[in-house]
Amino acid sequence: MAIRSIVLATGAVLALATVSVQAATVLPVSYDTPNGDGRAHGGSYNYWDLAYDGNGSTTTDRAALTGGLGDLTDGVIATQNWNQVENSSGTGPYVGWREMDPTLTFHYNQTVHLTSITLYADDADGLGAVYAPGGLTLNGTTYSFADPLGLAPNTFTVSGLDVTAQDFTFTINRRFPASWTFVSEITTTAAAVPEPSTTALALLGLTSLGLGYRKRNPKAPG
Ligand SMILES: [Ca+2]
Ligand SMILES: [Ca+2]
Ligand SMILES: [Ca+2]
Repeated sequence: MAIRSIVLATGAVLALATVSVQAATVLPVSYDTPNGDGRAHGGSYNYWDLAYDGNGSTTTDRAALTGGLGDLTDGVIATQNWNQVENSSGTGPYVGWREMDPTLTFHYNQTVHLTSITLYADDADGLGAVYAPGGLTLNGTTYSFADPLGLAPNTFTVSGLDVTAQDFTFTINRRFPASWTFVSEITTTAAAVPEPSTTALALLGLTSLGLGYRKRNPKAPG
């Protein structure tokens, strides 16, 4: 009887874990980024994250933007080169950085399992010194991007990631020391993982069952 109970309890825990793993992809609740550059850094226009709704000045080059969402997650993906869609008022879809490798942090409202990151970036092949991003660095590992043929905006994906956390910090690396990097959207695939407290409670329940079994059955192994 006791063994049957333990088996049933184990089955319940496995079922719980399966349901959690299959949870839908979750979206970040905010991201932190240095604002894009513009005329203050020699740009023709201002390539700011003007849609950003968190803390920090969206009209100041490289200002620390924290706790909000903006151009990089609004679903608007540029399909034309930067010079076709950017402007002086800074309302264009891209965020552009000159001769720097911006480090961003994506925040989620719970622990998630991150499996991929995709950048939607301009690949202007040097038009205005804008090049496709050179790579992405996450947790000390750098993933390099090939320069796609032609100069249309493109996607740059790092897949096969296996990282579990609530916040992910990564750096977008420029292609050449003198490059501008222009990004209009960043997407991640991340699945919710079981809450540690839920798992702990389930394990605690199993342990209690096991102890009870041994008490009632002194000859049980272990
Ligand atoms: Ca966007
Ligand atoms: Ca912008
Ligand atoms: Ca290219």
